[in-house]
Amino acid sequence: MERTLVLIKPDGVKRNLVGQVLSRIEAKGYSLVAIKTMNADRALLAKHYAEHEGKPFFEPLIEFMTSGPIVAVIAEGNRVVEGFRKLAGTTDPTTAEPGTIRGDLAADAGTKVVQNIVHGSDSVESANREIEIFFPEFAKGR
Ligand code: IDP
Ligand code: MG
Repeated sequence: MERTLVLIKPDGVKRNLVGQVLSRIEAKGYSLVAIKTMNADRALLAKHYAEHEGKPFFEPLIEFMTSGPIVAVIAEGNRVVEGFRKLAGTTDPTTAEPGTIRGDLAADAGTKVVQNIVHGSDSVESANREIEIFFPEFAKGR
């Protein structure tokens, strides 16, 4: 069964939206394999967001992601990688479709970094890589 890594970002935790995000995942029929609240440090996030290193929003992104606790989740289900990205909606909360997590719940913060409530892995390969970073105990082959 496919797995994906979901992060509820500091804006989602601060605004008490953890329950709403989790219930959307569950309502869609996915299972919650692992959940933890944590304060991710810079090194962990730099690894997670390695593809964005050097981009203008990289530093603000790391700063935002270390600004408060996050909730890391492994969700499991048929085609969950694609399915969760669809539930999350597009990156920019201003234009994310209503009905999606970002479209319904994310506020346009007007900051250098887009604050959009959730992260979801963008492929099965990314999911495996990211699960290993956040949940080494759940990494494939262990
Ligand atoms: P995704 O989260 O929809 O996969 P990515 O392009 O992987 O989007 O970017 C990672 C995160 O970096 C986004 O969720 C958002 O928080 C932030 N971000 C992406 N692009 C921009 C941008 O152009 N300006 C500011 N922040 C951005
Ligand atoms: Mg991404």
